[in-house]
Amino acid sequence: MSFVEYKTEGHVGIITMSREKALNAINDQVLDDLEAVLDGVDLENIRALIITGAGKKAFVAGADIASMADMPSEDGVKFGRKGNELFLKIERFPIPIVAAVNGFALGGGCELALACDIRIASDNAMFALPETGLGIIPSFGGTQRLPRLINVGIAKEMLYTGRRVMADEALKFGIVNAVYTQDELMDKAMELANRIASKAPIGVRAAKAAVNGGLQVSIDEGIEIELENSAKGFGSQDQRNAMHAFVEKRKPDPFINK
Ligand code: DAK
Repeated sequence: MSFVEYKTEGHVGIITMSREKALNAINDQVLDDLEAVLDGVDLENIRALIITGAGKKAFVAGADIASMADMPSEDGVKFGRKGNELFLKIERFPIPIVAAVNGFALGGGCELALACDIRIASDNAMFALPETGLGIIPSFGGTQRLPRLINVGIAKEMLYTGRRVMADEALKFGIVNAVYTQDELMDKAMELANRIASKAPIGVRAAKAAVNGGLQVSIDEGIEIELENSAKGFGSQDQRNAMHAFVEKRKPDPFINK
């Protein structure tokens, strides 16, 4: 049995963290299952992914505290390394990933959402990094990604105090792009993913690579990264198709990712 479900609708892949009894908490098997799903995504056809949590209560309530409680330190290191490699894979995944945060996004769950490109939330969503209260720190990238995303002072307050941030505050702080009712969330996530999927995949993938690459370096290096990625679109069939359609005042033919 897998703790991570995957289905597709058109050009969109939907990943559901499915360990509902433990509020979708992440243990070693969840990491393996999520990695297997990502490795199986058909990048020829799929243009955007959504990650959400099973049930009405949680996106992911964190790393599995029960399995970590008496974990020998070498296992802790292995678990940490595996988690971090996977979250980097999510961040660097060639196509955009939207986190549809449908409830608790705590600890490792908050970090999973932070590794995604875009976050939207339901009105019952809650974000927090409670690790200092457990005698550790967020170690799936939370100390690095949160302060890169939002105001550093707010990020530090969340990190030092474990402050729980509800959906409306998460919107105000810039953690999420939008908040919807629970019933609306998945439709809105699909709408967003489909809007991404309607654009030329070469362009979208190059934009993701340019933004992510540029965020880590100086503006001069960032401009170089942008130019390298810009070259991927020029000369492609999708670019010719779209630009000729504009000039000829017609709609472009469907994009073919070539
Ligand atoms: N781990 C394991 N089980 C969890 C869980 C978690 N994080 N969160 C919830 N559950 C389980 C509960 O134990 C309970 O199981 P049963 O008792 O039914 O068997 C079930 O889910 C339902 O939870 P509750 O009964 O507690 O439900 P409530 O509505 O009353 O409360 C809650 C919901 C989310 C407020 C509460 O469950 C809670 O506080 N959960 C823990 C949240 C949390 O502290 N999360 C952060 C975990 S620490 C590392 C890398 C990363 C990390 C650590 C190290 N290295 C690189 C080494 C990451 C750390 C974390 O994420």
